Amino acid sequence: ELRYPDRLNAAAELLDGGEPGRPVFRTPAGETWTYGELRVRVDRIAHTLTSTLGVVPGNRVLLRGPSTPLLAACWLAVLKAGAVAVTVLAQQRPQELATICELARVSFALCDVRHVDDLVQADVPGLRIATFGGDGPDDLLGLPSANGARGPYEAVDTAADDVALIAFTSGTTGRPKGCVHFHRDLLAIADTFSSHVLRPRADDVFTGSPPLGFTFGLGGLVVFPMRVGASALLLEQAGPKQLLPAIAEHGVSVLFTAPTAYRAMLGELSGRYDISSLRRCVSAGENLPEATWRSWHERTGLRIINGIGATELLHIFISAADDAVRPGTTGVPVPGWRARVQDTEGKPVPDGQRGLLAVRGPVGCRYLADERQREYVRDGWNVTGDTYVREPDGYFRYVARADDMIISAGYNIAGPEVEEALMRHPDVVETAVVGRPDEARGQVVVAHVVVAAGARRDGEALRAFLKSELAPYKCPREFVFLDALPRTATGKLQRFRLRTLGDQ
Ligand code: 3SK
Repeated sequence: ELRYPDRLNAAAELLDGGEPGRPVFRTPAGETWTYGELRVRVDRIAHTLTSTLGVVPGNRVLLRGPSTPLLAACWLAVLKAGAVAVTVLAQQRPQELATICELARVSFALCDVRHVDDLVQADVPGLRIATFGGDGPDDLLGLPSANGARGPYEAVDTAADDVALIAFTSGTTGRPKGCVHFHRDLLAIADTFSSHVLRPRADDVFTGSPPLGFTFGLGGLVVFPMRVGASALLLEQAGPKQLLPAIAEHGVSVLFTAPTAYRAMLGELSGRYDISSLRRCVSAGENLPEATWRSWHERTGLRIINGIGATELLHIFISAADDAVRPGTTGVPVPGWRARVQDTEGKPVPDGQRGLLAVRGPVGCRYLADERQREYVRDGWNVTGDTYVREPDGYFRYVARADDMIISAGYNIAGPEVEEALMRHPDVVETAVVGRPDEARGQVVVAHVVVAAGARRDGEALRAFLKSELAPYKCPREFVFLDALPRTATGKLQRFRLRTLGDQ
């Protein structure tokens, strides 16, 4: 069991993680910040927050911008000052920002100067906005400290269970929910998944595609490297096209990204980039098809560390690395976490049977004033909304999101199983299989498919291929060819949009 002192400031702990002269953040433009430089900048921002802007412990401070060292420094400064960071994505629109500010009762915002217009348009009553990344006298780093306070800033003596972060999730549908996390939670994700599964070293260079406004990115690119004194290359543009050159140029050793990016990178590898520095590849955000795991392993020799995480639980809680990896499964509970598969009444189901994934560990779901808390936390177990099977050897196999099961003519069909089969076809780049309402059968299986450039959009050929891969009742009735699948700003597939495609 993890034990932390009663008084704990996560930012102070993380800033203490590295030698002053060692790099902590890099950018593709060649900027490098050392731990020493980061500390100076964080302290300067923390002084400005408290003495000039009037932030006091417990105030909620919105943070908005692409993944840059300055955004990370602002996040650390907010925590160091005992305030609460409310993280959002740079892509979020004024109405979404207004809702989040209202729900979280945000009173201050630190915003990348390039993204301030949307925040101003959100027109949040009483919100005090300071920008960073500009060079004017009113920029956060240019603002004079009101009482001349300079030099080291003493971290506010927060309790381990004081709130440090409110991270918003709207899942792939729905109203946003604020997930409340404590100072100790931020260290717990590093001291469970990172230290036991990822096992990073101080000389590692991390990079990846999830933005810092998503806890997948905040953990993978700030908390985990800083906990061991390592560094991270922060990318503002982090599509598959940017990742490969970034790995090659900066000697990246630890990569965090999603299954789609691994698939896209496979198409770009072709010996053009030297990625021999890579030693850890993490995939999360959605289900990793076994075919993608195998192709990546064949081409690079690297075994992807698959994982399932959630904003509610901050980071990854089931995973496996190295020889413990079993392709096609997510893995086993991360040390410190327990997991089981249960029915809708909360009763565990036998191994080999489908049910709802339930987990408990050092971090729990705490929605900010939201009645959906009662659905997510039942009898102390966090019920994530995923359907899983626990195999007799203890490995957890993903089936589908619980609300994504397709029921057709009395058969239960898991969309991801059909997707896995389609992914084995050489022309298929991406696919999403959903149920569409049907009078006769309840639902019919519809496959949405993105094919490789130059490949034919041939539904009959795919149907013939699937005949040898799947039982007939699982085979899609219809194939819809798309240029790209609809995704959220964090890269998650929006199945609900596919279900209603063609209804408008
Ligand atoms: O939401 C997710 O899929 C996720 C995955 C890994 C870590 C954190 C999160 C939120």
